[in-house]
Amino acid sequence: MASCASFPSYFPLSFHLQSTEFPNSSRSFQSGTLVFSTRGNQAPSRIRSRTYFARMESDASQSSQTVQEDVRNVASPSSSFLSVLCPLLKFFGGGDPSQERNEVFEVATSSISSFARLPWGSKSLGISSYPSSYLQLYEFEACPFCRRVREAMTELDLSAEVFPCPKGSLRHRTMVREIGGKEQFPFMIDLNTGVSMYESGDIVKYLFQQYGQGRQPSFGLLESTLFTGWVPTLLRAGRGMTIWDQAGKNPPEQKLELFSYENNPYARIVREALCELELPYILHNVGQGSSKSELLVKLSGSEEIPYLVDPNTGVQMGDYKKILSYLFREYSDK
Ligand SMILES: N[C@@H](CCC(=O)N[C@@H](CS)C(=O)NCC(=O)O)C(=O)O
Repeated sequence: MASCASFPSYFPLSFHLQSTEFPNSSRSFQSGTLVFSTRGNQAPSRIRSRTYFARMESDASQSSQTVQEDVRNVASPSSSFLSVLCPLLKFFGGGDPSQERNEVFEVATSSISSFARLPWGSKSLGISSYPSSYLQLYEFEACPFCRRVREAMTELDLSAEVFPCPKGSLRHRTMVREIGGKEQFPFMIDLNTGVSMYESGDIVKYLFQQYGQGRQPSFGLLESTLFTGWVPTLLRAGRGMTIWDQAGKNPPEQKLELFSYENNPYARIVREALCELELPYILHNVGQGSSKSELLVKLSGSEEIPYLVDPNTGVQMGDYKKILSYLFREYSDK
């Protein structure tokens, strides 16, 4: 174990969590610069001849990036399947997400989804070494491959900057195309090591290797995606998949922060909304046994999930229904 480094110093809530070690890395970063791979198919890969330099403090959206010469847009078989499935789900799915919902139906479908994904994404395995800078995850809530990455992050007690990329995304999909070369999700960037990668299986293995003391992913996590990974996508038909047509056109100045864990049914509903609004946020995974529970209790007075902090307005709240109505009111273009 290496020496301790504090939780990211830019942590907007100004709290410092349990000290953690800086991940083993062959690369030392100069403050304010980042180097990562641009080839989508090579994962994980470190920079070789192609490089981007981006300001570490800013969003990737504000990064100055050199133009990649051969941006490729390759559709995988699963993405072709999804291009048929997604409009169908959207058609049969929940309609305007900002409208009043049937609470029983919402909670029931999300709870069955959680049941289908037990035991993954509910607790922290207590084996984590924490990165200095947040991992960056480009994903969308309904995607089963993105789900398994978030499940792994919960198990590893990792927080991440999430850049939701719903279908019809205005901002984040462009970023992924420009950085990685194609629109495929999940896409992860680790500023700490200079690695960027597609392919959920590779990402999960990488995270366990890098931040889980070199362990193998927990039993069944990878394989299970094929069996029950689709259940939440189907049961929550259309949710967390497509951008809401009245979503605000400009991102808020500061990222929202969500205390969540992957398999919490109420947090799922909030993450779906953040996705449909294409709102970038810091995802604090607080699974059972998480080192972040203490912080959550300090903030909210309880360990209840979900809990939202919006530094743009000073609003902090729990209760998924209140959060939904706040988000759709505050971040619409109406
Ligand atoms: N083998 C890939 C599959 C990823 C995949 O097919 N992702 C879908 C979403 S679930 C995708 O990127 N679709 C293209 C799109 O949404 O535009 C992985 O495990 O990451």
